Amino acid sequence: MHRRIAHPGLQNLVMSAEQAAAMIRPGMTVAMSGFTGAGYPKAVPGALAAQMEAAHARGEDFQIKVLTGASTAPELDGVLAKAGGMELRLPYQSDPTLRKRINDGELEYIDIHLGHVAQYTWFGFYGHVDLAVIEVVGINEDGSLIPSSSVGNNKTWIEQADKIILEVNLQQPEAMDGMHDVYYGTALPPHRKPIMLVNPDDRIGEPYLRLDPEKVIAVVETDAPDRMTPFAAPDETSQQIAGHLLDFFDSEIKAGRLTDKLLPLQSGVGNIANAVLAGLSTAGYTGLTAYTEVIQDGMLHLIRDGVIRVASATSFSLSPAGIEEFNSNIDFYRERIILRTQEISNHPELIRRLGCIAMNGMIEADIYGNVNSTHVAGTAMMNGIGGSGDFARNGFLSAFMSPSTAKGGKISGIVPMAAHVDHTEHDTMLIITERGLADLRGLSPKQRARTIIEKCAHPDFQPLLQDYFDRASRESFGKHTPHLLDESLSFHHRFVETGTSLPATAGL
Ligand code: 0RQ
Repeated sequence: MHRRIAHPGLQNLVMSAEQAAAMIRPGMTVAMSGFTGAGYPKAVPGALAAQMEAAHARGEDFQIKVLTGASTAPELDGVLAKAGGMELRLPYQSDPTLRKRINDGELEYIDIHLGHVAQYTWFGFYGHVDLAVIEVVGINEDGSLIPSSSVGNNKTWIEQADKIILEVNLQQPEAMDGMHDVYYGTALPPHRKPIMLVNPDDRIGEPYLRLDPEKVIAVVETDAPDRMTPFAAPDETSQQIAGHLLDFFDSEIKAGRLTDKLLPLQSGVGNIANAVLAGLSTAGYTGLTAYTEVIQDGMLHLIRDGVIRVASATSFSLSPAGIEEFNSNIDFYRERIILRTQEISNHPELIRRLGCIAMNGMIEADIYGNVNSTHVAGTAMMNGIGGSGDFARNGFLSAFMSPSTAKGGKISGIVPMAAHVDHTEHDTMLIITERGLADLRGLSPKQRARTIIEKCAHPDFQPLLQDYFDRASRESFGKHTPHLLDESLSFHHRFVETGTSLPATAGL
C-alpha cells in the first residue's frame, strides 16, 4: 500500500485524480512538471480537463494559466488545449492541438528561453503561482522527493507555489534515485554567487527536491509511461547535414581549435540531431561529454558505446526501445547521466564556462545569418525557442541546421530576410543545410551573405537570392547590410499567397 510514499502524513493525502483536480479553480496559475514529453503529470490534467468541459457545458468560464518546463504530452497540453482550458501557456510546447489554438489566436502563449523561466518566476514577472502539479518517482520519509524523468523547473514550482499536488508515478523506475542533482545555491540579484560547476559531471546539489509537506494538498498515484516518441532512423538529408558538421569538427581539430574530445555537446532533438550523434560514433570519437537539455536515444547509444563518457541534461526524451534500453541497464546509466534543474542545464554562466558546442534545428536563416527557430511565415508558432538561445549565444560554437527546403521543396530554408528572428547574426556561427556548411565566424554581413547563398541555398532558390543580394548591394538605402525593404519578405508573402515561395516566373 503506497509503497513509494514513505512520509506518513502524505500517505493520508492519497486521493483520486478527480478529487485532486477539483481543487484547481478557474483563473489559477498552475505550474506543472514536464520537459520534452518526460516527467509530466499523467492523471490530474485529464481529470481537470473533464471538469473544465463540464463547466463550459454549463456555460461557466473555466480556464487556468499553465507554466511548465518545456513541451509535455497529449495527457497535459493536449487535453487542456482540447478543453479550451488554458488562457495562458509558457514556455516551449509542441502539441498539435495546442499549437492550433495558439495560431488561431485563442490563448496567450509566451515563448521564453528555457534557462530564463525559473528566474523570471522568482523575479515575479509571471505573478503569483497558486498551485504546482509535479510528477515524482517517490516520496522519502522526510518528505523530500525523488525527481522523475525530467527535473525542469520543479524546484522553482515547489518553492513558489502556495499548494502542491504530487503525482507518484509507479511506472518511473525507482532506480533513477540518485541520478538527479538539484542545485539550491541560486539567489536573487544582487546576492548571486558564482555557480561552482566546472565540468559537465560535477555534482553541485542534492539528489532530492526539498518539500514543505504542509503545502501538499493531494497525492495521486499513477502508473503510466512518458510520451515516448518513436525513434526514426536518420534520413539521407539529415545524414548529409551531419556529415558537413563532422567534417567541420575534423578541420577544427586540424586547425588546433578543438581536440579530439571536442567540447561538451548540446544537441537539439529530432532527425538531424540524431544523425549528428550517430555520425560521432562512426567517426571514431570516444570519451566525449554532453552538457545539454535532453537525452534522446542517439545519446543513450553513444553513452552505451563509450563515445560519450558522461551526459548532463534536465530530461529524457526516449522512444519505447530507448526506455527499454535505459531500464535494463539503469545502474550503468545512473553513473553516466546527471539530470539537473533547467536553470542549471541551460545556465549562460555554465554554458560559456564549459564552452558548449550548440547544435540546433531552425525554420529558416536569412542571407545574413539571422535565424528563425519558431515562426512559419513570421506569424505562426511552431514550437518555441526552447533552449536553443541559451546555448547559441553562450556556447563556444553555435550551429543551426535545416534542410535547404521545406514542404517538398516549396519553401526555401534560406530567405532574404528572416520573417522572425530568434537568434541574431551576432549569435550564429555555422549555418548548415544538406548543400553545405557556411562558417560565418569573422565575416562581415556582406561576406556572410555570399557564403550562405553559395554554401547553403537550394539551387531552385540560389539564383533568386543572388539576384536579390546583387540588386540590394546596388540599391539599398544603407550598404552595410543591404536590403530591398519592399522585397525582403517576398518569399514569405508568396508562400502565404500561393503555397510556395517559388515565383511563377523568374525574378523576385
Ligand atoms: O512540419 O512536419 O508539418 O511538415 O517544421 O521540421 O524539418 O521535421 O525539423 O523536427 O528538426 O524541427 C526548428 C521546428 C525544426 C525545431 C524546428 C516545418 C517542417 C515540419 C519540423 P511538418 P523538420 P525538426 C533543444 C533545442 C526550436 C527549439 C530548439 C525547433 C516542421 O528544431 O522547434 O532548438 N527548434 N530547441 O515542414 C515552413 C519553413 C520550415 C517549415 C521547417 N522554412 N517554413 N515550415 N518547417 N522549416 C530542445 C528543447 O529546447 C526542448
